[in-house]
Amino acid sequence: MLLIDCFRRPSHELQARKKQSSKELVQMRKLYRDPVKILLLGAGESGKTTIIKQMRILHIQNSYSFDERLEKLTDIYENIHESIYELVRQVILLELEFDSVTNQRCAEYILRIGPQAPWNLSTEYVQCVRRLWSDSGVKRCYKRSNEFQLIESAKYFLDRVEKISMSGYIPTNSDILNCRKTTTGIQEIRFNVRMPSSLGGGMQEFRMFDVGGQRHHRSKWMQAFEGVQAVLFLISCGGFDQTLREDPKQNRLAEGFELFRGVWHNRFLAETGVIVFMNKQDVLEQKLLAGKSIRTYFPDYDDYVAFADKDQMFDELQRTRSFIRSKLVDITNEPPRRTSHLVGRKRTCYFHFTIATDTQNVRTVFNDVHNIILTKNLSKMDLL
Ligand SMILES: Nc1nc2c(ncn2[C@@H]2O[C@H](COP(=O)(O)OP(=O)(O)O)[C@@H](O)[C@H]2O)c(=O)[nH]1
Ligand SMILES: [Mg+2]
Repeated sequence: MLLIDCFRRPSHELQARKKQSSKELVQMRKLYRDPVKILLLGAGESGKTTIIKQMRILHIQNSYSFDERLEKLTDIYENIHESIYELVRQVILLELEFDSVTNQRCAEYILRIGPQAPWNLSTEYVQCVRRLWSDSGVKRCYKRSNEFQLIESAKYFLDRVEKISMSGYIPTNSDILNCRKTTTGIQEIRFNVRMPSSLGGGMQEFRMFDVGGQRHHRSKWMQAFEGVQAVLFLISCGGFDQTLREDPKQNRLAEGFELFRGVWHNRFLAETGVIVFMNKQDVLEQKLLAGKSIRTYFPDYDDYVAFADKDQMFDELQRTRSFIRSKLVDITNEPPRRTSHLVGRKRTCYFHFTIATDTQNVRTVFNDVHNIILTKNLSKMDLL
């Protein structure tokens, strides 16, 4: 009898543990059924819409149909025209000169069209754009494009104007990713991702929101998004030498830091995981290769370099990247402002260096992002 009891007790424990783990399993399944919501935040032109497009390319079959691609041609023409129109205007404003009278005439032709893009790219138009894009005055002007507002995709599309103007041209994924169009309203994308077996396998639904153009109402939107699992904050590292479109006195990167401060300390997002994409690494690299330095705009860079851990930094690019990250890390270490809701709580912020227009780069980074969000979710429910 005693012997039986001896065996019985552990079997009860076993039963209890089994019950507990099946409860956990139910919880886990429920968790997996619940979509993971991600909110994209960041200054204008930091890359939020590009990330939404990448999710579509990576996770949705036949991401852009033939008709949708054709429709993108209008936006691409607008990007081409906006770029060349602004460059020509700035050559004149900066008192630079065109190489020849013919190029001068081409410039006048572009200006006569006005800021609105033409419906189609005529041979005459394409020839003019090509002439101007290889003009040394326009080239000098392009090098100074941080002094005025030029869209990021200017070089991408001006390099390809002839190809794009050919009849029957279908925009590629790369064209779609590089094409800039201001977001209006809230954009949402839903997609399913196969989870690694370490996270229980199966499929997980994600929903990603881009509140885009609603800059002035951002704090209101944040309230509406209380309860999202993660904020993906984008900051354009390539914007260190540029000013804001809406405020020519404000540095773009500095604005990014300010916005990040607001997000990190926002009480509606106190429970939300924060992942930062330090975006436009390719633009940052090109600018440094062209001889620009972040110290011109952020004089504290020199102090940082003097005191920083040199083992991690072999060149100017790494030093600059590391400096930008340190500024963001400093913000996460600042004491909370008005309210005490965060006092004593340890929050982790995750950082990634990204190129949002590069699908391969985004694919790799997102594997990490999914792991961070789901691991964090599971640990919140004491499942890990
Ligand atoms: N070269 C480069 N361009 C980028 C990168 N991320 C975004 N862009 C471009 O920057 C412009 C603004 O991006 P967008 O996603 O519209 O920014 P949003 O205002 O935050 O939605 C677009 O022309 C994008 O193609 C990047 O990492 N590198
Ligand atoms: Mg956008």
